Formats: sequence, C-alpha cells, structure tokens
Amino acid sequence: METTQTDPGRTQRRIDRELVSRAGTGAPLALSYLTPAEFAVHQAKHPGRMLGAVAFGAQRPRVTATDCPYAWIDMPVLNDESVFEVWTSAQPVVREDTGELVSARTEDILFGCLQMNLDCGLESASYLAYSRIFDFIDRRGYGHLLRVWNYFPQINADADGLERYVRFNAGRHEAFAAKGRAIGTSAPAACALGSRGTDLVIYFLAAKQTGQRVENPRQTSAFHYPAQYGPRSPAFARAMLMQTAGKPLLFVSGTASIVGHETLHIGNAPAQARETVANLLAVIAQAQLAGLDSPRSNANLRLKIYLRRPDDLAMVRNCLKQTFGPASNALYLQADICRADLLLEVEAVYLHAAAPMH
Ligand code: 3EB
Repeated sequence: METTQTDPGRTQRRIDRELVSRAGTGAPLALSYLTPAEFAVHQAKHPGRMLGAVAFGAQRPRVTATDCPYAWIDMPVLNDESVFEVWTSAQPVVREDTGELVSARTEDILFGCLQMNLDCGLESASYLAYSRIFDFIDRRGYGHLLRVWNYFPQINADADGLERYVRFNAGRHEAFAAKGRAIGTSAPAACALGSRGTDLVIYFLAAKQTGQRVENPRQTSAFHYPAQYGPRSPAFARAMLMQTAGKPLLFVSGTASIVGHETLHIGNAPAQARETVANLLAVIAQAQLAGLDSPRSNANLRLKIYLRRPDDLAMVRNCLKQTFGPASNALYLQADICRADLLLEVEAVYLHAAAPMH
C-alpha cells in the first residue's frame, strides 16, 4: 500500500491500465493490494471478473466483497487499517459456493477459499481442509494446486508436545498422500503464518494445467527437510511458474532466512532481511532459467511481507527498496512466522510482463 499513501489514485490507475492491456493480449490475471475505498471502486468497475478478495487487518473491515469469494484474515496491517488482496481476471468468472468452500473460476484457473473451525485439533483440521480442497478441484478438472495461503492462530504454540505448525504439516502431508499427490512432484508454492483469528483459513489458486515447480539451490527443498522439523515434511515448493497465454506468472513462496535447512542469524533482524533477499533473488534466478522473462520493471512485482516485530518495519522496507526499488507494490503485515526463530518472511508474485509502451 505504499504507493497509495502518497497518491491514492495512482495504484488504481495503474491497475486499470494493466487490465485493459491484458484484455487485449488474453493474459488472465491481475493482483492488487487495495485500501477499502479503492476496493469498493474496483468492485464496482470489474463486476463478474474478480476471482477473490482477501481482507487483512486487526478489525473486520466495513467494506466486504459482494461479487466474489471473500475472506477476512485477522492480522494487523502495519501502517494501515486494512488492505484487500484482490485477484482479478480479464475473463468473466463462474462462481460456485458449496457452503464449505467458496470459489470462482475462469477457463483455466480457479480461486478457492475455505475456513475451518479448529475444535477438532489443528492436525485433523488441516487434513480435512486439504482433503476437501483436493476433492473440490479434482471434480471440476482444476487438479493442479499452484499457490496456497495458510493462516491459523498460535502457529508457534505447543499442542501436546508438538508445535502447532508441525501438527499442521502432518495433516497437510497426509492429505496430499491420501489424495494421490506425491509431495516432491505436486507441492504448490505456499506460505503458513500465524493469524489472530480462531479458525484455519486457507485460500488457493488451482489450474487445469500443471505449473513448473522451482526450487532454491541455496535451500534444502522443504519436502526434504530432515525429521528434526517434524515427522511429516512441509508440502510446498519454493516457487511455481505458470504460463498463461504464453506469458509467465511466478508465485514465490514465503521466503525467510533459511540456508540449507537451518535458520540463520537468530535474533538479528537486519541480517535475516539480507539473507531473505538473497533467497528471493536465488529463486527468481532459477525461475528465469525455467522461462520467466527477465523482469525489466518492478511494476509487475507484488511483495507481501510478514514481520514478527512491528519495530523492524523501517529497516525491512529499506532493505527491500534497495533491491527491488521504491515502485514495488508492497503489503506489510504483522504475523508470527512458522519457525519461532524467524523474524520475517517475504512472498512475491511476478505478474505478466507489461505490454510494450507506445
Ligand atoms: C521455510 O522456508 C519457511 O509451510 O507452507 C515458507 C513457505 C515456510 C511455506 C509452508 C512454510 C511454508 O521453511 C516457512
């Protein structure tokens, strides 16, 4: 939301231009981080084309989505009250709500969102949630998970001798196995963060076509993490590259100060920020080897940053600006990271290369 703080109209104008140019090229997807006021305008302007909207903030926003799948994540936005993450298609979308799962889809991509009560315990809830997701996308022919966002409370707390994140991993891993997915070949890009709500909230993008998984040579693949991080490894890839209408789209998973499988720079937030940037650049470089255009402009980059400590905001913002420039559209949130020794995590999306300017 940084760009909108200085000029509230600027982000909106840029997004509209992108959507227009995309409608001409057939490229399907835009992502924007909008204030509630901007979201209201966006919703009015793009009826029937929004795949999903997710509000972040410590209070449920008064504005809600009426036209697309919607969820609220109880997670403070740093320097803002609430922000809407909005996925918009150039094509009309088809909605389907089962009661358990709300969704919208185009011809090739499906957005879904699901919320689960945690009374049954996190491991069961996670197993059940992923089983429902797989059943839903398999029946509709969108069987390839590209990107999944996982949010639940007290991620670092103990649950009968295992950290809650570890319990979550066990349930997720078992659901992949139960639904015929090999972790090493079908893990999506993902993130898992601590929210303040009471429920497990998961939203995702799935596709008819498989994406290309991208790993980071500086890091052990998460699905090969040793057992010290839990009996069942996390089911995620470092990034997922997808070609749509001949244009690449890259989802970079939550990325942190991990080298090999170990957390580096414990207690040192500036060093964790620098290590995180090194990891982001390494993943993006791998994606370029796999076919991502060399990103000429950061107008196509969306960053979402999770900080355990709000006091690190200025430092982290500075660090990211030095690498990605001031123009990047970034959303800063306060959240617990899935390892107690991690102070920050950054995820990214590279949208389609912008149409050449005339
Ligand atoms: C890591 O690299 C940090 O469990 O879905 C990053 C991205 C992390 C995704 C997930 C966890 C997940 O292990 C944590």
